[in-house]
Amino acid sequence: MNIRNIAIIAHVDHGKTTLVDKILHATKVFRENQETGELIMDSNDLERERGITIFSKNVSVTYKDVKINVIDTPGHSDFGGEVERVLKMADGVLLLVDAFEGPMPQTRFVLQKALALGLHPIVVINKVDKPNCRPDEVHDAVFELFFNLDATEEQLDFPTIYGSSKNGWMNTSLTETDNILPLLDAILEHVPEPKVNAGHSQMQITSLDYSSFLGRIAVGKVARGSIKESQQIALMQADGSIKKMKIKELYVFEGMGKKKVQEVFAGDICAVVGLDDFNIGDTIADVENPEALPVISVDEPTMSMLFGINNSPFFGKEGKFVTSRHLRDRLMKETEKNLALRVEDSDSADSFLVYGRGILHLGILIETMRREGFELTVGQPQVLVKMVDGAKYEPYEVLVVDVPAEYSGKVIDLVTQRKGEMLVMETKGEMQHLEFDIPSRGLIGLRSNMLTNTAGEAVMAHRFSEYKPWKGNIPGRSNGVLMSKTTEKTTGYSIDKLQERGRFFVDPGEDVYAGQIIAEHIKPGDLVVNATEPKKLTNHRASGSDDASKAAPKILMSLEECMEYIQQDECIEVTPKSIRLRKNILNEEDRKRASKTVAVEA
Ligand SMILES: Nc1nc2c(ncn2[C@@H]2O[C@H](COP(=O)(O)OP(=O)(O)OP(=O)(O)O)[C@@H](O)[C@H]2O)c(=O)[nH]1
Ligand SMILES: [Mg+2]
Repeated sequence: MNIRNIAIIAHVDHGKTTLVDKILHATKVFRENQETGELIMDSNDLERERGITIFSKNVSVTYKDVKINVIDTPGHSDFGGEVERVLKMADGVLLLVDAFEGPMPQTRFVLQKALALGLHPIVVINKVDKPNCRPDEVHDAVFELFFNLDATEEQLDFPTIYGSSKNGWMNTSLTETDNILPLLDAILEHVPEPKVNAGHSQMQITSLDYSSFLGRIAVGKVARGSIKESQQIALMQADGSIKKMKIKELYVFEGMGKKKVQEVFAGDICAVVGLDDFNIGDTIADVENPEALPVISVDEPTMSMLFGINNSPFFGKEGKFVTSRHLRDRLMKETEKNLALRVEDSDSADSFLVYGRGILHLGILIETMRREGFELTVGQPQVLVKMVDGAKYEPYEVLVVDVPAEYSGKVIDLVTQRKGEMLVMETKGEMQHLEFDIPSRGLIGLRSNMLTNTAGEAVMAHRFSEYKPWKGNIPGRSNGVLMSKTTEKTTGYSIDKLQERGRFFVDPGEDVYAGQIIAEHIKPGDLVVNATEPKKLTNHRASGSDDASKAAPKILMSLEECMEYIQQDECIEVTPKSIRLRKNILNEEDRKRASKTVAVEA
């Protein structure tokens, strides 16, 4: 059968998953009238809640008798390594670009990877339904990006499709249609058929699927020959070792699911069940004539966090899995399928150093664990520094901010304070487009500050660029915090009295413990406060009146906001029901002593 393998790549939110949904609909993967709802492709709970794709996914459709394997990829920069790997299964890519935003940092990254693999992208200028969109300008900017990334003459001659995945149309011009068939036709016309090599079996594992029934499933494109059910194969690993094993079951992708087959031929994407201890990058090869494909490098982590057991006074109240044994086993299990994650023992038996690709990557793991019933404590995220020729180097990123012109001064101030340097400033529609070079450290906590300072109007994106010399001290959070003095229920009476001191993270009537962070101080410096005083009873009957109603509603921060908020001496208590901020050292006296020691050492 005739096959096309394409990956859909883009910056986060530019509309990849919406387009894949429309492709599924256009090719009638669903029965007529079948209820499907929106974004069926983002099938994981967290993906649905956040409206982002976390795992890349394969689907397969048939159009004009051609089988099109489509790979939807995540656009967030923490998952860039995954995109790079799955591109190995593709013979063509659709590069989606938002008709208003134009190319963004991740557009550059994914395009660079696709060009380097010799792929010929089809450019899709999406979201042309947006008011104030600038499809022609964006087309020029995309061309310029290809050019700057050293695209070949043929790559520069890319076909362009315009449309709105949301409204379900695509066309070779800006003229609106009522379907996406022009895009499917462009795929048949411009994406080459997979190169099919005859010979002994060869397939590189480029991605991983997981099923609670079948365990780990190896996914990749058959590069040569074919792979058969029950075949004896040689699994060739990065360290040079070769293991003999048998393939249990074979699947190809069909619609949104998989179809069991006896044999998969070169050029098709297949899923293999029954391989033990395989890694991404391993080659499945013929037992008699094993030949490995070049090793795939897995991305290095750029950030670490200390994961520990929950040792707050509220330990064990809300979760099922609370011991260091539980924590260790769970983290180790995660490394089997979460490729960019690394776990190391720390000096304490109760905590582990977890290395990942960024706040979102680690945040998703923590969120998943709390939903499974874990309680844990996580510390401030640290960027990974490297020593190069005896000098300290740290990761830098390109930061792009689009903001209404009136706020651009504030944004520049904010980024400069954090050691960012401006590279580009230009007008984009009614927005100012700013680009900076900034140490990754400077980005931690920047988002919430940026939003408060721009009335929520700033759109920011960043992407790792390179390791460069350490940029010196970057100021942390400027405000101090208020900590609870007591372990009790907060009262409306106390919180009301403290309203001028800080903005609260807890409501009246919530259980708090000594050393828990319950509010942001309006000034620098930390303060221990009593938020649990009952109202003094007087002879008058007014005592029962409700002070709670006077307190401003508490500030709710997401897990990732908390991760960006805490400082070195603070941590986050995570349980299935709560996220609490606290000091590492809960006891006031001990904390004072420890901070004096630190001051002497500094
Ligand atoms: N106006 C408009 N909005 C769109 C269009 N396509 C997608 N969107 C919206 O853009 C948002 C992001 O769409 P997704 O399809 O989830 O984007 P994505 O590229 O898959 O995002 P990630 O997987 O997180 O990288 C959603 O709110 C969509 O409804 C479009 O053509 N026009
Ligand atoms: Mg998506």
